[in-house]
Amino acid sequence: MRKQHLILALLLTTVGSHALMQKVHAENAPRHIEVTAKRFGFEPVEITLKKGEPVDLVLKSTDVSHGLRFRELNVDVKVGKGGTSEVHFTPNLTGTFVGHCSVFCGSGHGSMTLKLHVVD
Ligand SMILES: [Cu+2]
Repeated sequence: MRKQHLILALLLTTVGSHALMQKVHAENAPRHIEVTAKRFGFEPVEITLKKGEPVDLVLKSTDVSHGLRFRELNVDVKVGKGGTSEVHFTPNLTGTFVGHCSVFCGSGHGSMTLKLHVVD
């Protein structure tokens, strides 16, 4: 009887600490954002991030090579034909920034933009 109680207590402790670890992990984990690039646009066309919150941005291309650059935030990520790239950054400025494709990809290259809002 006593042994069963001990096992139950141990089990509850293990489950409880596991749940706590998951919560801590979720709070510290970077925000995951996926952006798809294709001639001649990004999807989504607009994203909103929090100042000071780390971001893990995944850029995927469904056709040719592309890039995504936010000059003011020192972010520039390039992705190969049909590939996936990742960039980690923490926006340290608030405002609205326009990201541009940073790899020439054809006639509509100049119109490939993504609007990024960084809020407090
Ligand atoms: Cu381009």
